Amino acid sequence: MYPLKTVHPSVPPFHPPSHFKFSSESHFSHEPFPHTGCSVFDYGDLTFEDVPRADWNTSWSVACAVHQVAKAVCRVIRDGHTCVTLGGDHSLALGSVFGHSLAQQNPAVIWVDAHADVNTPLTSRTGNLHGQPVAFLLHELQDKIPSLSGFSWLSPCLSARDIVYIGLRDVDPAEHFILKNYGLQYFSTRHIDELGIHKVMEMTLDYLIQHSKRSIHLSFDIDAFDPSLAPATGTPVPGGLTLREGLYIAEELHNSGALSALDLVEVNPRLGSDPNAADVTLDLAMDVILSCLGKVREGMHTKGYRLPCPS
Ligand code: 4U7
Ligand code: MN
Ligand code: MN
Ligand code: MN
Repeated sequence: MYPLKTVHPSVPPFHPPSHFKFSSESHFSHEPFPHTGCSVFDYGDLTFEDVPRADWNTSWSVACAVHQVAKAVCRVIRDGHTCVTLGGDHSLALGSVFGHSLAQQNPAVIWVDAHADVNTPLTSRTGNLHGQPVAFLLHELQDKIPSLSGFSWLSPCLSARDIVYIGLRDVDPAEHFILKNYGLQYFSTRHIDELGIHKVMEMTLDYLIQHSKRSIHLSFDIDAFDPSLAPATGTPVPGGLTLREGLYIAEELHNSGALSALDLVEVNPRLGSDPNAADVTLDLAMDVILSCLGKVREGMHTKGYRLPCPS
């Protein structure tokens, strides 16, 4: 996973500060991002300690890794730019959302996912931390979260009213209890069927940013899409978003002008039954990122464009 930094062409070239700790292989590219008018600075991969396979899902190893993500995301946003973090599983959002909240007061979170990821360590039937990040981030659930090793740096930074889910269709009973009893706003795929994605986005943005100038954090789990479009992911659920619905969400968030951070998570190129699974999933993830950064489906042209005339 690695955060990227985007700047608009009018912004002078950016040189990462020397105290910014990334791997020695990091490279900084000033290449323009295709179709978006943004420049991209690739901060390179974060370096993580090698963890024995048996410890992969232990809280300590995840906590150390996401703490690094938090610090990196905070730095990129503090510099005033949009931070793109690529996963990796969704537990990274623990770090990216927390890091965002250190850099900017009270960000709003839009969680696009088949799942609510709001299990607590005590309700989770799988033990997967990527099914729990929202619970760790919510003030209202703190008395339900046991203290886990490695997480002392993390404190809750979201209230139930700060988050909207889009795309839910596989919600565990305890998660459903939490959504209902703590008043979390969500649009399941049934709500999208009923209202249409246009209305869902209008209601989402009205609810989160109508009366405030807060920034938006989009945490986009690729399994929000239908598995036929995004097969290379760990927990696919049938009946997901169409390509057009996913791109519409991304375009609307770009149009809001408030998007400060984007996680694109749960892409796993090793998964998926046919040989094209990884490629189609990666292309789809790329499409979402480009749309968030300004790519439009109707096409675009540069300001000074002139039609060629016959000589
Ligand atoms: B993902 C699950 F039980 N709810 O807690 C769990 F169904 O980040 C799935 O959204 C979590 O992909 C999925 O393990 C996490 C399960
Ligand atoms: Mn998720
Ligand atoms: Mn998911
Ligand atoms: Mn998953």
